[in-house]
Order: sequence, then C-alpha cells, then structure tokens
Amino acid sequence: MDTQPITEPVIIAGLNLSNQENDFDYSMEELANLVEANEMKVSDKMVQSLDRPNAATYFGKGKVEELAELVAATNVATIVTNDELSPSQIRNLEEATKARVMDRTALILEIFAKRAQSKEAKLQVEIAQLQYRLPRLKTSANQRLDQQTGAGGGSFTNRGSGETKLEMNRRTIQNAITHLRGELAELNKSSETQRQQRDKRGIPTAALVGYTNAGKSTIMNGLVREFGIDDEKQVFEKNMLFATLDTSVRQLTLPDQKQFLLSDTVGFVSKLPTHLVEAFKSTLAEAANADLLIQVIDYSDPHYQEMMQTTENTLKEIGIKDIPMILVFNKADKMEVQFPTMDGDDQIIMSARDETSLSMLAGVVKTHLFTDYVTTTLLVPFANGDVVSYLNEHADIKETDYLADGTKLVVELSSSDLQRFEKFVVEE
Ligand SMILES: Nc1nc2c(ncn2[C@@H]2O[C@H](COP(=O)(O)OP(=O)(O)OP(=O)(O)O)[C@@H](O)[C@H]2O)c(=O)[nH]1
Ligand SMILES: [Mg+2]
Repeated sequence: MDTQPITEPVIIAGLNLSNQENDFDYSMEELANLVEANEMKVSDKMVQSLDRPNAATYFGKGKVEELAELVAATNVATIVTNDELSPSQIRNLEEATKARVMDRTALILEIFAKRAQSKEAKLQVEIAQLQYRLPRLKTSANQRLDQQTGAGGGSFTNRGSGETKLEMNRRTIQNAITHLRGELAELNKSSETQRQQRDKRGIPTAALVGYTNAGKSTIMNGLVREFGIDDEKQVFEKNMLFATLDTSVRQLTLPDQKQFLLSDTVGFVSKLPTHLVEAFKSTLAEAANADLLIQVIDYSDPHYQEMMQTTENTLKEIGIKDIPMILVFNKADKMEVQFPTMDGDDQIIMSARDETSLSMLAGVVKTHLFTDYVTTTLLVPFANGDVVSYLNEHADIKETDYLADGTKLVVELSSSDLQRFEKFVVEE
C-alpha cells in the first residue's frame, strides 16, 4: 500500500518586481517551503526581474518561452507562481506552457484545506476556496471547448474538495458561499457569547500570535502544563507549516492566584490570501479582543526579522492595532545564546522546551496584564465571610490577622476589586 505521500515535482517561478517590499529571495524560499508543506517537491526554479508583471502572461515573453521549454524537457506538469495571478494570466500561461499553473494563493488554500480539522476551520477554508474560484469560472462555452480539447486548466483548485463542484456555476457558488457563511455565523455565535461572558468576569486575556511554526502551540502547552487547571488539555504542535488552524483558549492560574486566559491561533505567512484572512476573521477574533499580544518568533531562523515584519503586516490587515505586545524570541536552545534573558520589560529570549523560560514568560505576561493591581489592607467583618473566600480565589493575600471585629488582610487585588471592597479598606 502507498503509505508514503505522493510528492509531485513542480517548477517554482517568481517575478522579482522592482517595487517589491519584501526580500524576493526569501519569498522564493518561503514558496519552496509551502510547496513542501503541500506534499510537492521543487524540481526547478525560475525567476525573472521586471518592473511590473506582464498583463497577459504575468512573466515576460522570453521567460514564458523558457518555461515552456523547461516543461517540455523535464515533463514536470505543474508550475507554482510566487504571486496570485489574474484568471486570464493563469489561462494564458497554461496555454503557452502546456502545464498546470497554480498560484501562491491556490497553494496556500490547498494546504489549509488539507490541515483543517474542526468544523469551523473547514467552513472557513471552503468559503475562501469558493471565493477564489468565483472569478476564475469559465463560461460554459469555454468549458465545452475544454472538454473537447481535454484541457483541464484551472480545475485544480477543486482538488480534494469534491469533484461535483466542478459543475457549479457562478450562481450555485454564490449560493453556497451564502449558505456556508450562515453556518459559520451560527458556530461563531457561541464563541462570541463565551467571549462576552468572560469579559464580564473580567479575566484578562493574552493571545499568542506570530509566523507559522514559531512555537506558539508549544508555548501554550508548556504554560498549560505549569499553570493550567487541567494539563490534559494540550493543543496540537508539530514541525509543519500551519499545524494550527483553530483558536484554543485555556485558563491559567499563576502562583499568586492571578488568573488570565491564553489563546493560541493560526500562524501567518507572507502574502496570506485576502479571502483567507477574511474567512478566518472569526478565528482571529480572539486575538483582536485580547488585552495583550504575545508575538512568538523563531529566533533560530535566519529570516526571523522578515517573519516579524510579516506578522506586523498581517495583524494590520486583520485590523488588530493598539494592543500592547511583548516579543518572545523562541527556540534559543538551538543557538549559542544565553537564555532565558530579558531585554527591557517586553522582550524575552527563551525556549519553549525550558521550564525556567516558561516561568519567566509567565512573569512578563503578568506584569503586562495586571498593571492596575494595588496592595492594600482590608478589615472584613466576620459576617462577610464570602468576601474573604472571594479574595482567596481572586487576589493575592499576603497577611491574615484574625481581630476581634473581623479578618484583617494585607492583599494585592485589581483596582476593580478594590472599588468593590472599598468600604473595608483601613487606613494605616
Ligand atoms: N528546539 C526547539 N524547538 C521548538 C521550540 N518551540 C517549538 N519548537 C518546535 O517547533 C515546531 C513548531 O512548533 P509549534 O508549537 O507547532 O509552532 P506554531 O507556532 O504553533 O505553528 P503553527 O501552528 O503552524 O502556526 C515543533 O516541532 C516544536 O517542537 C523551542 O523553543 N526549541
Ligand atoms: Mg500552532
């Protein structure tokens, strides 16, 4: 039996545009990684420098000919481009090269489709895939022509998601999108309600964000092991791009009783398809509503700075701004550096595989989440025993004295709790 995944050889091809923001070589490396993540392997690479893409064929005329020759010589059936192409550019390139052309967007969508496990993730990916296909539908005349000539260009976006959809026309696709969006909205309702309830309880939240494979889920699991209520609730972590496609939230309790929620979510890569970002908005809502972002960076990757830039750009695109952020330079164990160490009060060099690092990180998160905590002295009458038990759970009681008229506590508590129990405060 074929237990080994089939690795299809592909040619990767990129345009180095003069106005490109990102490092071009790096984005080609990233493309190669994405290709591997999709169980394909790079057999050849072709690049061209241009001021702007050719409107008809994306690459310039000479390069298209070269690509056609390469396809003919190597028998490689697929070309993967480093950018999203227009529907007609894909069509023209396919005709000229006699190869299937898959753009970066289609590639990322296919990886997401393979990884999606939960109902929500599956719905989100499917919506993004349908939206990608919508402008790429061929007219029925074209389709007939294709059937006659046997050319199947463009249909690849459908791989793995059911052949019947091939027959869908624009209207059916639009209806399907509407329907799936409705289903998604139903699913989202409950997570929205959960979030509102948590907000009411006033538990602060921190969200792990960052480039894919940086170690977000590993950090989440490490913190859950150390500070979680139930350390069985581990999330999936693996050395692969886009291991996580859902959002998980866990409640953590620090040694001084301070509680916060930590969320782990989908990782980023540069040029994430707009439709995908749009479809995953609800998954990313947890980060958008966080009190603190924890950006995790694979410090051992030579391209970590580009990855940080990608994260910043993606956060901006999702509309996340003005949330305080700490930087976690992770995987320091793979390097010749000392760890854990702090740089200022918002940067930490650490390893997710090291307990001391995780405790230090928890400390950093604490100082950022619980800025409005104050230490005060309360005298709580014995009749208000419920207040003492509340504080036992929600505050850090530093001293307890049983006096004739009640319990005297030296306690560190949030300013909202201080307001609540103001009448018990004693002046010293
Ligand atoms: N050596 C080392 N490996 C680490 C560290 N943190 C994570 N890893 C490994 O890096 C790989 C990716 O870790 P994940 O936690 O799945 O990464 P992620 O950021 O959640 O990735 P996505 O879910 O794909 O966005 C796994 O193989 C981890 O074991 C670390 O501090 N040191
Ligand atoms: Mg993950």
